[in-house]
Amino acid sequence: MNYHIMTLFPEMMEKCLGESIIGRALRAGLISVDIVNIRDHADPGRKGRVDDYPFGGGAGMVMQAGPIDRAYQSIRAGLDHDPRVIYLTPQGRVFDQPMARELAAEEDLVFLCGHYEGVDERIIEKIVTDNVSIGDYVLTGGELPALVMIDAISRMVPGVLSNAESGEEESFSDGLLEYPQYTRPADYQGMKVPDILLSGDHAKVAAWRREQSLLRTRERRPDLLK
Ligand code: 6GU
Repeated sequence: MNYHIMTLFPEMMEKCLGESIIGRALRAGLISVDIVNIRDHADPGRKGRVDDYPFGGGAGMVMQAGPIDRAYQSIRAGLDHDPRVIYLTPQGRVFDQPMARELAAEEDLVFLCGHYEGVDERIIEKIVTDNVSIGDYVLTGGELPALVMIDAISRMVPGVLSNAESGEEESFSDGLLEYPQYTRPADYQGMKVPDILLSGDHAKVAAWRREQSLLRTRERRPDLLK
């Protein structure tokens, strides 16, 4: 899996991606990340500025099509196919686990992180294949949503998680929330671990966990049961 990220904040992306399981996957060569600073593709004479006033008036600035187009062409030139290009926007389809699984099968993914009030609509028409949102709230830019997506997609890439970390039993893999987990001590300030987990009866433990998953999902996320 090769990620290509177009952004105005390359250091933010580099820092976040170097840590934890994603950083380990990068160092192992299971994924790669190529960060393109849109500012490096500014119009000549604009001293690295890539935004301008909106036609028709209104508050805020709009990112120009040209710099984004050139940033994209610099990525496309290194590939032998047209990649999926994801524009992070609250106006997109809401990201979920099935989408993460689907995108994990791609060879290359391009992310366009917008800022200011948005980007010129014509570059979205020209290069974007998928408009994606991470939920119903408004963020200041597409960088955090891109990082959220890269995290969720990468853990679906074969080899990124060890067997012990593997997602099989986690929340959403079977459409249910995860059951509660406990570790030592068995008595924490008078709060005891459920007896069944100390019983050694694997069938009973499995049945209890399944029941807890169902109860928890009905209580917290009844929408998932429909
Ligand atoms: Cl993808 N971008 C922005 N700016 N805000 C968001 C979002 C994306 N998803 C939810 N809110």
